[in-house]
Amino acid sequence: MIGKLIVFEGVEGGGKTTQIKLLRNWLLEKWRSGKLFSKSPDLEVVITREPGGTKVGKTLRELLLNADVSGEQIQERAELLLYAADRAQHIDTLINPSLERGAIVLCDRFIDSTIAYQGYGRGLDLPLIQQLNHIATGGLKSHLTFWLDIDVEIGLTRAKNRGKIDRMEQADIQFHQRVKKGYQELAKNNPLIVRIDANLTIEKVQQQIQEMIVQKFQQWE
Ligand code: Z5A
Repeated sequence: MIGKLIVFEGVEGGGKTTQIKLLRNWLLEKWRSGKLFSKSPDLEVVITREPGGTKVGKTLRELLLNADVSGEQIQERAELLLYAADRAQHIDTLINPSLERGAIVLCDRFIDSTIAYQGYGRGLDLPLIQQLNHIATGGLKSHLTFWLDIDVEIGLTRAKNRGKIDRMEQADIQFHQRVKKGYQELAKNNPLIVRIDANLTIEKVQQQIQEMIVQKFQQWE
């Protein structure tokens, strides 16, 4: 089986980070016990995220999410371009080399975040964003995207309870509702986006993800 890019998307506090870690452990355990990927001699699972999956990306992430770093408001088009720059660097230096080695890459956010946040959330031109995404990715698409669909208020409460809130989380509730609408529209038009009910317990969310992974890996193998 060649490398696979599996992306996790959704509004804040949907549990992406939590679910990615659980999935990695489960994948490795299944592989060790020979219950999945029977034909693979070894299994590498890479966890990464956008923004901030590379050294350059970490600096961009600070700029994007921590308003105190630059001391001035990042403008919407500049924000869009910074996310694209983070992605281009990420793909060239981390994602593509990992896929070429045959790894499974579990990525916290990818191109759909730009469509949902900068497109639906900020109201920037969707065709322009699609074009920019294409430039940043060089045409790379995810093999599977889990959309962790959660009630916006529940997600924000979870994110706030976790600690310090960042620049995006401070945006008003209508902004986050528009972002959610963006994900709904994306999922309608792309069969590779799988909706997961993220309002449930951590265990139940993980169970839905694992069931889908089993189906997909049977197809891929
Ligand atoms: N952004 C953008 O605008 N454009 C782009 O192109 C890209 C990104 C790529 C990245 O922030 C920000 O960048 C993001 C969009 C923007 N906006 N914001 N903010 P980030 O990476 O720091 O944050 P995030 O991606 O939104 O993730 P998050 O807030 O850290 O949430 P999460 O990873 O989905 O959830 P979590 O950390 O796993 O869980 C949050 C808390 O809830 C934690 O305490 C868990 O223990 C708890 N939790 C998780 N699952 C459950 C369940 N099922 N029940 C109860 N409690 C739970």
